[in-house]
Amino acid sequence: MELIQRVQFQPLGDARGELYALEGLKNIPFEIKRIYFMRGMHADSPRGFHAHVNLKQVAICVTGRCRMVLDDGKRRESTILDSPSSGLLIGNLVWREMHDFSDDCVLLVVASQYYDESDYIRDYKDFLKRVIHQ
Ligand code: T46
Repeated sequence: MELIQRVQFQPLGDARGELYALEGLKNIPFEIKRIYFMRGMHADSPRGFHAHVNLKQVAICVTGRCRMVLDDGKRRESTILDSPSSGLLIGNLVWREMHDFSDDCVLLVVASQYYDESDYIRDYKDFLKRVIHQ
């Protein structure tokens, strides 16, 4: 399976502007339990640096751009998010880092689980031990 998996959203806009619809188990490949977004990031303040035990997410840069790094313990790949019509599917047990935010970046994330700090793996060595033994 590819590490970088994209989810495409059909623009539904018209002359009045753009509209994108996200629907669980339709164009989002899981039931949506939580939605959050982040804004006001800085290019020199990367975020993430963790993996999740169970959580699956789709991240969409609705405005601006950022660079996402995904790492499954064997592969480490980078991709640019800069379009509201193309999200990034981030599976469980995938280390993620977010870098190089543009000043106008708004990153929307749809999640398969409610917030649960115990689902986070925040230490890279612990993450590697976990994926090697899965
Ligand atoms: C992820 C990447 C893409 C909550 O209380 N509820 C929430 O739903 C979230 C997402 C976060 N928080 C709290 C936990 C921390 O005290 O908000 C604070 C910032 O969260 P964190 O440092 O985890 O933020 P990021 O940007 O490093 O990671 C976030 C998500 O937490 C994470 O699941 O995959 O975005």
